Amino acid sequence: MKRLTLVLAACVASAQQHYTPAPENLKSREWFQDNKFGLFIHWGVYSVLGKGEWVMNNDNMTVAEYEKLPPRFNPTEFNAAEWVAMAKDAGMKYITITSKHHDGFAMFATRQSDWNIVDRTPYRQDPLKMLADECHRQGIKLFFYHSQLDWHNPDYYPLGRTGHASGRPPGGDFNKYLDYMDNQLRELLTNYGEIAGIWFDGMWDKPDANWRLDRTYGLIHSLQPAAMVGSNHHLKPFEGEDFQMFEKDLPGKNTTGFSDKSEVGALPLETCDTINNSWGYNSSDHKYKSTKELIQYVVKAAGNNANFLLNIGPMPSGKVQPEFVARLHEMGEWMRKNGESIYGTRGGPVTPRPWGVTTQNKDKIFLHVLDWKDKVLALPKLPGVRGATLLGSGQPVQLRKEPNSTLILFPSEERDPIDTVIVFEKVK
Ligand code: FHN
Repeated sequence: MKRLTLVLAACVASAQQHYTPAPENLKSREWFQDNKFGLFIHWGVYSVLGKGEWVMNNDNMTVAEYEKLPPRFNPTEFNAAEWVAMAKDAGMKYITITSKHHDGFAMFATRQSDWNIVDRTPYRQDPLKMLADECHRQGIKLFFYHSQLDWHNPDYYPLGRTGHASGRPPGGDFNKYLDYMDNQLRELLTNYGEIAGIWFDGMWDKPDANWRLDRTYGLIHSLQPAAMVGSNHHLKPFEGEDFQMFEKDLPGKNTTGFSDKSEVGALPLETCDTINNSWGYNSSDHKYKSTKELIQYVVKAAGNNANFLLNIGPMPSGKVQPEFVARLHEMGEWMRKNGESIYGTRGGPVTPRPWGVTTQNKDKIFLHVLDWKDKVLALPKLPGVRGATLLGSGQPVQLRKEPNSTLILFPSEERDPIDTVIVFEKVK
């Protein structure tokens, strides 16, 4: 594995000139960090089987078998305005949707191959066009998730770690595959208006391949300089990337094994996770996180200076299952009351603790007490602040300033079961 990472890093490093983000890209990064909360959408023909987005690989389906799915995919109940309104109601400021996942199926109108929703399904429409128009209309930014890994394209060759049951003939041309990918990215960054960024995934399938990242990242930045490039390669960010994501972990943590080789870089950060345990629609996965867990996840991410990208896997009809809709709405109710302590903030000044986190903007520090039973909570000394009140009610909170710490004295009745947010005014 060490050799693999070194080879990958060497391949990439050798290929890359120094990247200077355009001024509008730096503005996008600011916007991204201020807006904190997004909706991740894994949607594709795999939803027909209701076994998640890895069904082709997990069930060892050949390309021929998998090609029987699109004729069964007809999402007549898909309503872009409804999806965007649901995200806005949850307090989310952007959407990241799968334009193509590992099955190679394009959820948009592409001229590069007929392996797409318009040419191969009875639906014959482009949901990404409808979603892009609706996002622009409702003021929500749109990112496209795009899989570099492709289990369908014969030029994705030599195979990597996955997709060995696809039955594709050997001997494809990988550079031809990368041309194909770049051409689809050109379509996504040309035909859908302003796109906030590209969320790459799948490089980990062929870690020692020459992915020509310079060319691909350069193409994106030339077509839309403000667009942010991120890649879920689980390693330290590469030149040309504008944000860094962590899957199912807060930055720097590694509970899932994905991030053992990762390092928290200096780029804007984002953590992504599922509401149940599946990215794509999975009819038998009912392991839903509670609304409390999900709200605390947004707060912990913000306290770790990261965004939170929360996933849904819509059904093949185009409808979103009620367990997801309910939790998103309840999160929105909390964000409407407490959003000031999240949007426009950065993590700190107190680093994340077992009892909670802090966030701050230029005028205030927000203490998020997520899990604390005692009557007194000792904080490191907080210089340059005055007074403490409860967010919302403005009720004063008792403080006792000790030589090296600040004690918060808050009786139980003042606590909130999800997050007791205490506000300190910064002394100007
Ligand atoms: O294999 C994918 C998976 O299907 C899903 O897209 C997640 C989302 O972050 N990323 C990969 C697993 O690391």
